[in-house]
Amino acid sequence: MKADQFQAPDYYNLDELLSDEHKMVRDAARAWVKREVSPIIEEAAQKAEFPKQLINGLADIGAFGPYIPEEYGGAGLDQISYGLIMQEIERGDSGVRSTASVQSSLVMYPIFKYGTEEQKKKYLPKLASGEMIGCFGLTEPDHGSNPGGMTTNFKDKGDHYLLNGAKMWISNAPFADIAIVWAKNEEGRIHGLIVERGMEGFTTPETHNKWSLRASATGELVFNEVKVPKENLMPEKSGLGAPLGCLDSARYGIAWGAIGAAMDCYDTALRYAKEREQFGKPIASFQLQQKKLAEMITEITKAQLLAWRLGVMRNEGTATSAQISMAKRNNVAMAINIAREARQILGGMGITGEYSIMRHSMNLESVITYEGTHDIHLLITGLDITGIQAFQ
Ligand code: TGC
Ligand code: FAD
Repeated sequence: MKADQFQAPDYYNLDELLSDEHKMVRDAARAWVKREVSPIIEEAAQKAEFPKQLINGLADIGAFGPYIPEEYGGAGLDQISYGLIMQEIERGDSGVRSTASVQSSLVMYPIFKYGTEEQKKKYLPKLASGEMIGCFGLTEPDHGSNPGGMTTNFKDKGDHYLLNGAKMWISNAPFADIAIVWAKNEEGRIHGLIVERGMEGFTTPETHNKWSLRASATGELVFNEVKVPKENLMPEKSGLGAPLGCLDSARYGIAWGAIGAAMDCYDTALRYAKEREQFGKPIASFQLQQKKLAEMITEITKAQLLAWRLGVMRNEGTATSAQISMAKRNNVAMAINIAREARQILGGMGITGEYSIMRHSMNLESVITYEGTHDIHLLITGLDITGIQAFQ
């Protein structure tokens, strides 16, 4: 793979909207990605292996629980810093960002928000340092967009719960130490349980043959009469709103992350277009290529503004779930379109692993599907503006 020459586009001087702390956090993540992720990520994706050697570095740049208070091992940062870290990691690879998103927003967040003090003390510091890795089990083989229909269930057996069922498409599952599992009790109410690797009857088979997110490990969670200690239930919130609340945080991070992938594709295509000559001129001198590049930077700039404004509202505590859906949907679609256009600018070279574009393009096929599909987020906006739900 070519040496990483990334230069971040900032067409509207958005750096002026960031504090010194935001820029410091962002620049540290950017430098780490250039140093540690770029040199190894193509090979990891080609081999379909999650690069575990990145775990300590992810912890060091604050990617595990950026906004979790320092008393629990988190970085105690604000929402814009969290977004900027996700942007920089996904500039390297969506799969590495997935690991950080899941750990922060889908594992640490529910323990922090819905867990007991004992659960917070037991798990959060180890998750923040990367000593422990977690995963999040909501999706099932027959319930993806409609998680409320889940059949995974647990029964009260006096001194423990008995968990049965299966989850599918779970990021980090094959090597996670703990799983946040959403399951129904005997009354059909959804609760979150912390299931630990090693509990009898709990297995995590890996999902193979993915053409997307190859540097992220994906697997199933299978529960066959698993005895879960009662103290592993997170008591502070139940119902579908509990997992969906975690998704709000993760979807927000993805709205920023997708910008990173788009910036990398744009930057690569711009450099290539200026260097590559055909018909005796750089291809950047042809109007058709300029149109592609001009539209890319316009869309990236709009996405940056959307994410920044959403970050301000997240910091104020005023961002709605529907506003988060709009940003996730818009920014991921923006990134996937830019990846396709950038790939064309590179001609045949665009399909090789010499450049990051094809990998980003394939990764974004997962990003546009997980955490709520492109269609589902449109329906969430539709519901918000009309008051009428069109899911069923
Ligand atoms: P609905 O009746 O609308 O809502 C049920 C309850 O949930 C509340 N709620 C929310 N709460 C917090 N945040 C949100 N975003 C919320 N959306 C809804 C709602 O108020 C209600 O509460 P209550 O108290 O009245 O019961 O639910 P529904 O069954 O009609 O479904 C709505 C729908 C389709 C929008 C929702 O289920 C949905 O978002 N589906 C998409 C599923 C999804 O996103 N799955 C993601 C799985 S995790 C994943 O992909 C991780 S990838 C990680 C990586 O690698 O980065
Ligand atoms: P389906 O729900 O079957 O949808 C299929 C199609 O139908 C989609 O186009 C969808 O938009 C459309 N559709 C569905 N319902 C409607 C409707 N009402 N109206 C109109 N169109 C509709 N899940 C987890 O819980 N944890 C994870 O860590 C996780 N990681 C993932 C990693 C990867 C690589 C992938 C690919 C997925 C991951 N997921 C995870 C699962 C992901 O969230 C689901 O794939 C996603 O929610 C969609 O569910 P589905 O695949 O079952 O598609």
